[in-house]
Amino acid sequence: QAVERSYIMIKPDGVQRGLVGEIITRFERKGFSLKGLKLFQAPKELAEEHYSELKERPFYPELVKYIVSGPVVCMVWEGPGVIASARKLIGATNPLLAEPGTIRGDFGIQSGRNVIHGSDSPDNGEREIALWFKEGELVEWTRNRTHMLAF
Ligand code: YYY
Ligand code: MG
Repeated sequence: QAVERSYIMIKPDGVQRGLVGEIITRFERKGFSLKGLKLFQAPKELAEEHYSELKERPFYPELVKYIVSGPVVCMVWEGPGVIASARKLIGATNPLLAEPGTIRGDFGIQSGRNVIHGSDSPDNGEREIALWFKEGELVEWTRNRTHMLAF
């Protein structure tokens, strides 16, 4: 599996509900490496750009309003296959359809308040990381994998 980076964001409902630690724990114990982390109040233009692929959808204005309604936690997680694996940890877009054991399956009931974002492809991951993080905000370090992985 290629080493990838995913942009993972705890949305304002996740922050307000006190799920930040719980969510970070799930990515950490899975074994991925945290390369960037910040609490951030997004400006409207950034939320619009982040979701620009959805701008024709009826829920787009509400979605943008929701993302800027309070602080978010912006993260970069790195590791082999992290894009698809993170989407599995997160669960389906509609939390009612998300499997128990996933973040959305465990903590949500509405698509419009689904707690967390995760990139859907390596290209989108890099696009989103460039949008949400400035040069110098990411830290280059290697997690010691000796006790977790066979390579
Ligand atoms: O990647 P993911 O977050 O699972 O779903 P997307 O199809 O990219 O939609 C982004 C975002 O839009 C979703 O997390 C919630 C919101 N949304 C919604 O409010 N109602 C829908 N019917 C579909 C998506
Ligand atoms: Mg998406």
